[in-house]
Amino acid sequence: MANTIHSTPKLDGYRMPGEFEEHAGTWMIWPMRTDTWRLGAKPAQEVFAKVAKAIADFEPVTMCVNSSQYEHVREVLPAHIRVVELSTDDAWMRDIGPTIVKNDQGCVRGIDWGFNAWGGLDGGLYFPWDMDIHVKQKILEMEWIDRYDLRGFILEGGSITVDGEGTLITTEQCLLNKNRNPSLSKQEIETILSNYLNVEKIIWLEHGMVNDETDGHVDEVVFFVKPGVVGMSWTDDENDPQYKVLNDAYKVLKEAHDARGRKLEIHKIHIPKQVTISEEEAYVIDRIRNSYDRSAGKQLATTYVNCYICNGAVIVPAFGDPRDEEAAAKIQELFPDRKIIQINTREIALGGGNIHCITQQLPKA
Ligand code: KQY
Repeated sequence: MANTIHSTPKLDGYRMPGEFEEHAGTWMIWPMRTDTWRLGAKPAQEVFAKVAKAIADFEPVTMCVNSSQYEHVREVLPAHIRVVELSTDDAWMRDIGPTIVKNDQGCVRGIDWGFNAWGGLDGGLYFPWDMDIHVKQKILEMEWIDRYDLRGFILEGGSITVDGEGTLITTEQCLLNKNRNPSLSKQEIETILSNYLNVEKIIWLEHGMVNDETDGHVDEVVFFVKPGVVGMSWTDDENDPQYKVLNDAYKVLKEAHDARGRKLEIHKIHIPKQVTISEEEAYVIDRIRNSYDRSAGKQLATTYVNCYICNGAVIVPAFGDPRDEEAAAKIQELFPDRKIIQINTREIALGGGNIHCITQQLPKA
């Protein structure tokens, strides 16, 4: 039976592993929301299927799907991808899936954080989000994983990144935003992160990328390659709107020491031209009151850093941009033992995220 534990992972000797540690599998959600995804979500579905198939060559993938599309998805995804019916409001598994923690004996437990669609009624991306909030518990029960109930604390998986050895990187723009946990101070938030993810060192960047609709998720800015080594979004163009935030982030990372006292080795990955929603694309996105404005001309934060590290591979976004190849080569250098698979993800970018945002790893028990 999957139990709810009334303690904290830190007290129980559990820590959040780095994404680069071994996985038991990956969870994803089939995109369907027509005010996020253009043309009834068909082009996005094709790209999500490519991502799922690419990951499934390396580790088991489970695709969650709302009931109305179950038969279709079971038909179009190969049999080795598990398809389960599970209701959601959209398809961002990074943010609505559970965070798994692990102990030295290799046992795993899950954290059921609160979720308010990236800001609730104060700048959130859609209303309601009542199906999304049950996803963590449903997945933990399906996997028979015991759960810590922290639904009173709003946290999205894309807003944190850890090295598995006590270091966490996040942004003040997101975690200290008054639309997440307004009654908590920075110190209180640090205490919760420390107790639940078992981290001793929190590196605070001030901002995430410009035009990031999540209030500055860190998974657009930086990821851990392994303890002590990070890859980060970068631009050399001082006139680029992303220059200041990325340069500021670089300065903080350059000065930082991790939980083990190491200086970080930082690898810059140049961003592509930012995706802008075209007239044709905007025309076929449903406009709905209370959902995020996706009209023509809107720019979306675009980076290769929102990639996904799975067993034996890294799944990396491409945009049909001259920088695509350079990014793949750079990420290959960072992960010499993993295969780099690049997939054109403009359709995911149009929804406001990328490959990292639509995946959630289940660390190996
Ligand atoms: O983890 C992420 N950065 C999620 C992006 C969610 C975007 C919602 N439209």
